[in-house]
Amino acid sequence: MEKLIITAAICGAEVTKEQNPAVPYTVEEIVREAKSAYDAGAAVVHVHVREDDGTPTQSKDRFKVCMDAIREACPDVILIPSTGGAVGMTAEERLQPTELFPEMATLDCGTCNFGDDVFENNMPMLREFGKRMIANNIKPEYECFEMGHLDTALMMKKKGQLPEGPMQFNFVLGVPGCTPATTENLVWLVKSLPADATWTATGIGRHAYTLAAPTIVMGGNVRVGFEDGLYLSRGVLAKSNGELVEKVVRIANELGRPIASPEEARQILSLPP
Ligand code: KMH
Ligand code: ZN
Repeated sequence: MEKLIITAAICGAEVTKEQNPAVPYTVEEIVREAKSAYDAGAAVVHVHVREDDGTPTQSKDRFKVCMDAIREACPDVILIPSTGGAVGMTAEERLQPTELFPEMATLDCGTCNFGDDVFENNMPMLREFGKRMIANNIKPEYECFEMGHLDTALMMKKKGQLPEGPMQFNFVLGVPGCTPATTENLVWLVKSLPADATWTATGIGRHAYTLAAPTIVMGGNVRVGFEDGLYLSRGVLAKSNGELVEKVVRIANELGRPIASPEEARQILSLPP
């Protein structure tokens, strides 16, 4: 089994300081959270950015400033900027970070309910996102909230609408209105993957660690972070993303799965060194 890649989704677009004062908005706060996760063992940081007042933005300039500052603090970390942005943003708005030519970026693989909202990712949008990732030589992380999203990505790959090479999936389970975060659902998804694919699982809210444990045993990778959950355990707010990552490291240690460094993660993900 490969070493465990831990991704920290440090910020997200929906969570606020009112819910947890450690949620980062400013560049300094975003760097602080990235560094805490990196120091705790995260090889990958999934990046969303905010205006200083907390408003989610996909501004290319804001992404550049934040990603440059994270790289300065965590030199070899793998950054996966979001092209999902926040619900209601246009495709063009969401695609801005791809113009910074990151080594990876998220690609959301279908429309779904998202709490009270609808997160729109229709087929013309998906083809446009795929085309941009091919043109800019970006390896997508395919975000799948539903089984149909996985099927869509596999179908697009077959048609040459997505970049070549092994695919990296992130199964985000437990979003209200989408596939529940059960081990059974995770197994069902993983069984449908191509042999050369890599995968990560993200359990939303209280499911973070009940999904992390089977993922570690099954050979997948784990994502945690404020984007997905604000609590370290029931009723206990996490003081940092680092605390959430440390908990994954503790579970992995107990289960005997070593943690991948960024360099090892690049190898596992078939990224250039
Ligand atoms: N904020 C969600 C609506 C991604 O980063 O690609 C979408 C999201 C997915 O966070
Ligand atoms: Zn995201």
